[in-house]
Amino acid sequence: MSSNKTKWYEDSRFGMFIHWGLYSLIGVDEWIKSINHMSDEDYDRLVGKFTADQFDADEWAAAAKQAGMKYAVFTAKHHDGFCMYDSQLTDYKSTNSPAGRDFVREFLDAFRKAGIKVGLYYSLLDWHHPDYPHYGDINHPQRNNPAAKGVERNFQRYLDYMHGQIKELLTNYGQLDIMWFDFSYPKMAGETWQPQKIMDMIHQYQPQMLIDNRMEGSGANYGTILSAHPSNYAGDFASPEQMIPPKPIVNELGEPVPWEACITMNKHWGYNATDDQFKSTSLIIHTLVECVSKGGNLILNVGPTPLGTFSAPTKKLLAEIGEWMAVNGEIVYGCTTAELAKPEWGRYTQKGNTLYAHIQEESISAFPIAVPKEQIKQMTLLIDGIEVKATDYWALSAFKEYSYIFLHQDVTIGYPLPDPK
Ligand code: JFZ
Repeated sequence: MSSNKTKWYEDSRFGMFIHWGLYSLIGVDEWIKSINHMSDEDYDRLVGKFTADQFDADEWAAAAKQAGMKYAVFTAKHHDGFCMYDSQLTDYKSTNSPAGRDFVREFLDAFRKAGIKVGLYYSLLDWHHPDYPHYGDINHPQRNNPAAKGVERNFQRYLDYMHGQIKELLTNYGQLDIMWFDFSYPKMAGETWQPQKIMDMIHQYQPQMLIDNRMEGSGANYGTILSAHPSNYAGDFASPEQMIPPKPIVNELGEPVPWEACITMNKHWGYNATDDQFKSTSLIIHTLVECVSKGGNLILNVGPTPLGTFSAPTKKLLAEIGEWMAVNGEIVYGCTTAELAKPEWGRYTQKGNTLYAHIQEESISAFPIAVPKEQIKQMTLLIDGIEVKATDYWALSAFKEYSYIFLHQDVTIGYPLPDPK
């Protein structure tokens, strides 16, 4: 449910997800160890190659800020188990690579300095830890390895390690705004992770922090966050993945639930050297406005290169989004579902008595607005702040990608479109 705790998050609306790790060096997919059934030995050779020569967290933060993103979530540990920070509980970490750096700390310092809220992604799955049960993960790289079959695994030992690492992140890195746990298979969800221990630490060390819903769920399964009686660890927001829900997400009581669509720029989370199927700038913008119009957030993913830079198409996309946001951000931040139904030509968002309209379709004619003229106090074009003089309630001539503000009163849902004179 929306609350004071989630207010900053719901007002932010637009964030950056960052998937960067050993897998980025292969440049195919963050699941590559699993997809190719790579042995630890093969995969771990990457550690010696991780130099991160061009990694500059300030550059990342500047790109996110310019794009208009208000929060960012970075992979502290992905499924491969490699820690992008100086964990005292393992040697399998970035500080032991040639880079010798604590990427989490650098990420946090730079993004905080840029005024961006910070979060860490932490994988519940761990393909490296000897006690992580490969049978629990149908995609575990060792699942077809006969040598791995007879291995004694002590799951409690893994859980102790995991809880210990979460404690490190909660206590050694200052205030964290989000922890993004990922993810739970249906048969390995909720209680499997001894989540109450995690929640107790969160309440003790980072009581303001938000968590996603994936201690119980995944991209498609929301866990109990939508139930009338969510569990203690149901999460503060739902995390639909690579899809936008058809309508605002509400719980069983009909109350809006904060949510965030996580979406890749191209077809991969981790860096892929040949994937050039980047979404267009206008598709991302439309998607962002769509999320806001349905009461949700968009967290757009970046997969940095092996050396730690943002690729050219990534930078271009972020820069173009930022140009649009600089003019139109007002229709995104602090806005939510409008009381009016979606118009044919685009989307409405709303903040208090202000209705925002984003024109997304080309048209040969004016754009009808389902608000009687008498109720519109003033109508402004966002790009230049100039008041639009509507000669009557039909006559708003508009252009694609332009946003308008209507200051109006007392609009009710489904207000009938007045008959043309
Ligand atoms: C998960 C990760 O596996 C992925 O690598 C990435 O980090 C993404 C943000 O989150 O993706 C998932 C998780 C669960 C499902 C699909 C993708 N699922 O259960 O279908």
